[in-house]
Amino acid sequence: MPIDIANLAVNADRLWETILQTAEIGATPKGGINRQALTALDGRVRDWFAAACTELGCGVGIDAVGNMFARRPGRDPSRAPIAMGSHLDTQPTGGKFDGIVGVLAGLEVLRTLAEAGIETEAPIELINWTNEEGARFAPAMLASGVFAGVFDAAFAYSRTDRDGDSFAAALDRIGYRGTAAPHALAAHFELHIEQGPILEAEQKTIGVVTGVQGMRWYEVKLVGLDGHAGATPMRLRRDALLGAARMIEAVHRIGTHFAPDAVATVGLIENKPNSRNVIPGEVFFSVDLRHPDDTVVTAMDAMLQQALADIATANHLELSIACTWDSPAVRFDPDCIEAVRAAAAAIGAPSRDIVSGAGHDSAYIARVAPTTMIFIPCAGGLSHNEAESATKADIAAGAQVLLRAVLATDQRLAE
Ligand code: HGY
Ligand code: MN
Ligand code: MN
Repeated sequence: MPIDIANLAVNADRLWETILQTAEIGATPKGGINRQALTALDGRVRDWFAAACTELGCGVGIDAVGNMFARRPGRDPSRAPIAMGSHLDTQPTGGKFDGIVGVLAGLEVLRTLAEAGIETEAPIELINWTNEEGARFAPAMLASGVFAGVFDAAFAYSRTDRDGDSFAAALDRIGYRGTAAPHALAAHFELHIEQGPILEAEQKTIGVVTGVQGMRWYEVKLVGLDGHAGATPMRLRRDALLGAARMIEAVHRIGTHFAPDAVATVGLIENKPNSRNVIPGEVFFSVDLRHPDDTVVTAMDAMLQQALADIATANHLELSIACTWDSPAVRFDPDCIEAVRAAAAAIGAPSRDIVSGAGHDSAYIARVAPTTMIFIPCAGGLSHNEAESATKADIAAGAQVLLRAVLATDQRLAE
């Protein structure tokens, strides 16, 4: 019997309260969240998440890299589940909504289905993907990448943070190394804030996400010579931080050269010995290059390699540069995209198609399941910032679209 979707509505207040409640786990004084992957705080929100899903009658499976799968049974257990996924880990100065909206809106969908006594044909699965941010353990989207076969678990286990702590040790410390086997997904929907300015500027409530841009991460190490800041003449110096400064300027130049669609960022830098009166002898920094067209990302790569080599030579520095992550541009599934577009129209939410500038777990899951995303605006397009914010109304609209897209997909696949 078809489900009467028209009269099903998520509870906006309950969803908003749940977001505020879990934001306490890792809350920062400036109103953000610092809940980095596999820390004790991540462990606490995972425990909360597992309990909330178990309370709804879901079985919670955990795989070898800590991905959490809360499965709500459907009429036909032989069908692959229709999934809603995102992430609960945050940046060091993250906001209350990045990733969290997608997981908690999925929980609200499960709560709404339970209250209405709705039985779907296929199981519905709510997923918390481990280490989406890549802030502590690079690369980003590491565990959804393992699920999609892009990386193996051993690679994930070997990743270390800047203090030398390994993914494996941190995962075991919070008790989230599980045994759930990889499994098929009939579809994967991810609700997420846009993290950019477009929807707000165009007064659109819903972004119908058609894909994700291509992105590459690099790690650069420069070696010069520590020296006395007072006694070493300028002409004799091998100043690694000066070289890094010139390279950072070059990275910015590459991004603006391919603007408006390209972006280029140096976000992490370590300077040694980092002492006021010592010429820096060693610098480590990251580079993040992105563009919707992979051929342009490759052109940016070539410009980067050449610029950094020229600057290292001119400043008498040893240079090592490693590409540590290469996530090609992704196009999402047309049927899933159409389910989102129709759901937005059905609730009267103004929408527009959009390509994601940010990386998301869906970029990898799209390799193994029909996948798409739903965007909602965030104030000023601000994200990866403690002031990140979204409205209760937009979050509820996004959750309503998620609910409808999941149920419409369940009915489409059952026919
Ligand atoms: O880097 C990204 O785009 C994502 O937020 N991890
Ligand atoms: Mn995110
Ligand atoms: Mn993020």
